Amino acid sequence: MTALKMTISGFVFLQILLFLLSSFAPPTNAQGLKVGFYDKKCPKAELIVKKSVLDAMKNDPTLGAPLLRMFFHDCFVRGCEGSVLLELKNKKDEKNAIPNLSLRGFEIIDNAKAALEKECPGVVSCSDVLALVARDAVVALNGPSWGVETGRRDGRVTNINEARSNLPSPFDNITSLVTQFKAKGLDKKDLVVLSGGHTVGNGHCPLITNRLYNFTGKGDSDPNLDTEYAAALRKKCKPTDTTTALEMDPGSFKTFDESYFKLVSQRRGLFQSDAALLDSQETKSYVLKQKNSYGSSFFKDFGVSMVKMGRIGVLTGQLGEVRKKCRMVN
Ligand code: HEM
Ligand SMILES: *[C@@H]1O[C@H](CO)[C@@H](O)[C@H](O)[C@H]1NC(C)=O
Ligand SMILES: *[C@@H]1O[C@H](CO)[C@@H](O)[C@H](O)[C@H]1NC(C)=O
Ligand SMILES: CC(=O)N[C@H]1CO[C@H](CO)[C@@H](O)[C@@H]1O
Repeated sequence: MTALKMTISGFVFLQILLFLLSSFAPPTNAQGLKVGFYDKKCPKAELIVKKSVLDAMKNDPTLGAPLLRMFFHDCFVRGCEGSVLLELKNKKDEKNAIPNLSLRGFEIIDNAKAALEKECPGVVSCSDVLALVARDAVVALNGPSWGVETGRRDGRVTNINEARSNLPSPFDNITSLVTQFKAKGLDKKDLVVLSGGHTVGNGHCPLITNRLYNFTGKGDSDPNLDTEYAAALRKKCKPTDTTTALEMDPGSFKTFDESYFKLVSQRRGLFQSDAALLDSQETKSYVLKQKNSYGSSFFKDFGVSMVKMGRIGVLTGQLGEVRKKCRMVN
C-alpha cells in the first residue's frame, strides 16, 4: 500500500517536474516545423520543387553544389528565412557580401517559386523552397535523401554585414569553426558532417594562395597541405590568380560521396577550414572513420545534420510572411 502511494506521489512529482521544465524551456520556433507541412495545403509542392531542380540540373549538373551551399548561407545568416534571396536597391544585401563569392542558381529558386505560386498562391515560403532544393540537389548528385521539415516563413530583412560576420571563412581554424557552429546550435559532429558538403563543387584560387605561397613568410607552403598536392595546386593557381575554379573533390566534384573525408585524411582538403577538421579529436576521428565507403555513416549523418541546420532561427506560425517573389518582401 505504501509502496503504491510512493509510486503515485513519485509519478505526480515527475509530472510536476516535467511541466515546470517544459514551461521554462526556451521557445523554439522549430517546433512549428514538420515533414510534410504542405501535404494538405499544397500536395504537389515537393514534386514541383523537385522537378525544377531536376530540369535545371539536366542542363547543368554543376548547379547542384551552389544550390546546396545556398541553403547553408541562408541558415547561417538570420536563420533559415530566405534572407539570402532578397535584393536591395543599394546592393547592401547578403548576396553582395564577399562570402557569397560564387553563389548562383537563384533563377532555379525563382522558377520553382513561380510554379508553386501557380499551383497554390501564397502558400509555400521561399525559405522552404531553399530547404527542399538543397535536398533535391544532393539526391540528384547521387547523395542521400532525407525528410525535409517544412513550415518556415520568410523574413523581411537582409544585411550585407550580417553575411560577413555570420558565415565561417575558409581561413578559419578549428576553434573558430566550432564556436561559430555552436552559436547556431550545431555541435562538432554537425560541423564535420556538414563540411562533407565539400564533396561537390568548386573553390577559387584566391582562397588558397596563402596556403601555396609564402605561408609563414619563409617562402613555404602550408605544412598541413600535402606537398605533392600543393605542387599540383601551384600549377593551377599563380600567386595573383583571382578567377580560376578548383574542384574541391577532384574527379568526383559532381558526385556526392564520402571521398571528401578520404581527401581530408590525406591532407588534401582544399581550404584551411577543411584541413582544420584534423585538429580536434572528435572531428578527426569522424574523418578517419568515414574515409572508406564500407561502413560509412556519412549519408545517414548528413540528412540528420541538414535537418538540424534547417531549424536555425526559423520563423513559423504567424511570424514573417510567405513572399510572393523570393527576391523581394511583399
Ligand atoms: C565549415 C564551414 C564552411 C566554410 C568555411 C565554407 C567555405 C566555402 C568556400 C570558401 C567555398 C568556395 C566558394 C568559391 O570559391 O566559389 C565553399 C564552397 C562550397 N560549400 Fe562550403 N563552407 C563551409 C561549410 C559548408 C556547408 C555546411 C555546406 C553545405 C552543407 C557547404 C557547401 C558548399 C558547397 C556545395 C560548395 C561548392 C559551391 C560551388 O561549387 O559553387 N559548405 N565553401
Ligand atoms: C583561431 O582563430 C581565432 C580567430 O581568428 C584566433 O583568435 C585564435 O588565436 C586561433 N587559434 C589558434 C589555436 O590558432
Ligand atoms: C614572403 O614573406 C616575407 C615576410 O612577409 C616577405 O619579406 C617576402 O618578401 C615574401 N616573399 C615573397 C616571394 O613574396
Ligand atoms: C550572386 C551574387 O549576387 N554575387 C555577388 C557577390 O558579391 C559580389 C561583390 O562582393 C558581387 O559583385 C556579386 O554580384
